[in-house]
Amino acid sequence: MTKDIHLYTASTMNGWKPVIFLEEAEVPYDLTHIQFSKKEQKSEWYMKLNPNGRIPTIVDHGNNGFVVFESGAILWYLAEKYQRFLPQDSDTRSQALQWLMFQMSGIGPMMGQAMYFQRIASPQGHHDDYAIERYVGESRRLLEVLNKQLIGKPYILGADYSIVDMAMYPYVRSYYWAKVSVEGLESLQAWMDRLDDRPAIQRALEIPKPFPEFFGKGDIEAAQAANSNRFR
Ligand SMILES: N[C@@H](CCC(=O)N[C@@H](CS)C(=O)NCC(=O)O)C(=O)O
Repeated sequence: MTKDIHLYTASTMNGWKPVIFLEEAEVPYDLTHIQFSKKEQKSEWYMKLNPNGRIPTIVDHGNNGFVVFESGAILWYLAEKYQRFLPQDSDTRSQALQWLMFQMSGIGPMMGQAMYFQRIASPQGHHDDYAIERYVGESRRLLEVLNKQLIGKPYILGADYSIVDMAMYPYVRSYYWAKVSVEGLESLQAWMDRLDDRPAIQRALEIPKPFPEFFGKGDIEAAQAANSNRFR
């Protein structure tokens, strides 16, 4: 029987977000691993689903094949569909949207560029100290904002784990890959440890395939070379 949700994704910071939700909610889903090495994300069939030619995307066969792209919008859609991990009262829901926007427009792009200039551009001979300083500095500033929000709270919105934590975790947890320091950000580090301990998160990080190098483990040099080649 066809499952409601078909997820198109890869093992990247944005790609893991819906996997984390689906594993946490224990929702059955089908998955297609989009192969960047074959440029599947730019293929005609895929770009009919995601006009941006990037992962992730979901198709909801339980809702007439409705398509959702953009990882933050996917998390919101899934939270509403399954009534999980999103506060019900309107003020806290607004706070969820605020922090989700902060992730999507701040943490994601800044840490993404910090990674890009150091892990992709630099090994290809385009080293740019100014860009690196700019993106690493801005990423650190944003992590400090998040650290402040987490003081005295187990999760970003307070007592309850939510889609905001799911959106934030893959990028923040990849601070090593982005070469952004988390020194002194104790509340942020405690939050990372708390999320590391969640079995669903541990399962999700192996789907579609493990990428331990993002978390400072494994053969970093080989991973950097492979990653840089994927974007040539
Ligand atoms: N804002 C988008 C960004 C998606 C995105 O940048 N995806 C990356 C992986 S993290 C991708 O598909 N890269 C492949 C490419 O650039 O061709 C989202 O959050 O869904």
